Amino acid sequence: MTTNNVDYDAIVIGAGFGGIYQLHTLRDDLGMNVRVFEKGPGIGGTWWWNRYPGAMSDTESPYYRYSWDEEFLQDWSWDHKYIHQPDILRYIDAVVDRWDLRKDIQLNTEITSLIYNEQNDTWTVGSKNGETWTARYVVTALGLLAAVNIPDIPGKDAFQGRIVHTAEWPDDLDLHGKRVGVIGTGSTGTQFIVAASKQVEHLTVFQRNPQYSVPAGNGPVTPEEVAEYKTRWPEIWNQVRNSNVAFGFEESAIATTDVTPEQREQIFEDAWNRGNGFYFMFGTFNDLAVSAEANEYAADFIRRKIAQIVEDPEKRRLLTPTLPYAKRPLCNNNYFDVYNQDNVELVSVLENPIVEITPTGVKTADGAEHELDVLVFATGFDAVDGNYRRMDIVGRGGETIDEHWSDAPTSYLGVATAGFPNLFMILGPNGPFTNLVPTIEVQVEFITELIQKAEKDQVVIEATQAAEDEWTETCRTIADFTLFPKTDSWIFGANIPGKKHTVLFYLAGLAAYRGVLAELEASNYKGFSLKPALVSV
Ligand code: FAD
Ligand code: NA7
Repeated sequence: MTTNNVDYDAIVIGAGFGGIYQLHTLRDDLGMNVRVFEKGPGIGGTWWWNRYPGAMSDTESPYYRYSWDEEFLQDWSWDHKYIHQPDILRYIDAVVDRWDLRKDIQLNTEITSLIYNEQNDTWTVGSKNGETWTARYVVTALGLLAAVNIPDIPGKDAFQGRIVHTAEWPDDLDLHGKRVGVIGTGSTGTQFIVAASKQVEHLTVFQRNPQYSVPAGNGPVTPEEVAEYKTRWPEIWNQVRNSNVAFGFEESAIATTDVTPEQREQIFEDAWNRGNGFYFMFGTFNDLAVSAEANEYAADFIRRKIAQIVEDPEKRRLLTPTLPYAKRPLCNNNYFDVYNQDNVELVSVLENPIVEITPTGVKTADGAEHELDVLVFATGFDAVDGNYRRMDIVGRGGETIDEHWSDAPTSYLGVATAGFPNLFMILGPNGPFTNLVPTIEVQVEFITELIQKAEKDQVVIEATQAAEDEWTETCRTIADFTLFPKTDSWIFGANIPGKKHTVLFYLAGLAAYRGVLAELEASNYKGFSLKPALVSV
């Protein structure tokens, strides 16, 4: 056995919520020598990149934060029901400073290759700048909604105005008084549309599928309400971790058919007035995501709200969804009201496709040219595996991640994949579909435990192919039990042309996921092979 000579014990890639907490646990709890590499010029991940007008979490403020720093839970406050992007960034920066993490995070460093060295069980990590480093462990915290998707529309390069993706929003772009076009009406697009409609001279919305959106119920909170939360943190986090979607509310235990039609209507109405998309889908009834009949009750309720709000009959028709209510639930204050403003125009690209981008605007199939100063792509992300595919990742036997995932991206528990020893993923394929910070915490803590075990027992940890296959099958079976596969969205990779419609999430929730992890810990990590390390550490 030789002594292992590496640059770092562990390398973490990405400085969002995931990478930051992973740095803390490995460095401060396990005493390891850790380096984080981040391609962007700032810390914060999603919240560093997404600076578009209206950018905010749609997880309510008390639950969109770390729970591991109990003292800081008491110190850090909020003033609105939801946290806006600048405040999330301020919060993340404060955590980083509080724990002196900044000195171990290297910015402006895009990692382009991860190569496994079988002769000494180490990883060589290479950057776009041509530097390389070695480490025994690599943790990827690349973000599941971070690889930008820009559709290939002819003429894009000829546009003489500004073209931006919402996740690459430049600080110097002011929309006041401008003619702005936006492609996309997902969570981002709808947030942007509400905010931009108040700034621009004219907004043209290019909508593909109409959306079900419910009010967010955003607004100021009082210091008394905040103080009340702070007295209940242990109870609150206990509830979050033991719930399904981890959004801080009790999921409903009743079915749509357990109540009378009048009661059902009242429950939807109360949820509409309360606000929040996940609450509307999971806090009202327990069968909206699994029963077509129940789903139609909710869809019909939202359609009737759209009919009441939108005055123009043609806009109303175009905004009314007919597919099941089975994408990531959206919420927004006054989304549909925006279409009553004279400066907001709606173009359905399903009925009237975009033909090309011209130097001065966007041309649609009906021959109209929509003149624009700014064109905004709110077209989402190559979700989950997108950032993995953009790197050269080479595991045992020279197998690349693209080869390993040639059918579809898979993993064991969303954190490890067979053939890639000592490589751990935060929010990898087939992890829980929840409010994400609580899931990130659970995965970071699990990865930390695995690394601690590897260090203590001098072993190399790798998911077995059998465990990965079984987990994939479990995720597929659960997904098929729901209505989510019935619509095309990033949850199944169905938003990217040519990408296979496949299961990408464990849809049984955080509580069940934690149960699976607890069983593993009790069974000496069943599903992982723990091979003696070739070199001492
Ligand atoms: P990220 O925050 O995405 O960070 C990943 C980092 O990795 C990025 O900074 C990226 O630059 C870096 N990176 C990637 N590849 C490389 C590379 N090759 N080399 C170096 N660095 C690399 N989730 C919720 O739960 N609730 C919400 O309300 C919510 N709202 C959202 C709103 C928007 C607009 C978006 C885009 C996402 C939202 N999300 C929300 C999801 C959000 O991404 C997660 O909650 C969380 O921020 C993910 O943290 P992360 O650290 O895993 O990834
Ligand atoms: P989403 O949810 O993937 O939304 C992207 C939107 O862009 C959606 O409305 C798409 O239409 C639309 N889109 C994508 N490609 C095209 C093309 N080629 N033409 C026209 N329209 C297009 O991304 P978001 O950023 O909004 O949200 C992602 C997650 O980040 C979100 O759930 C939050 O967690 C934060 P579609 O509706 O699919 O027909």
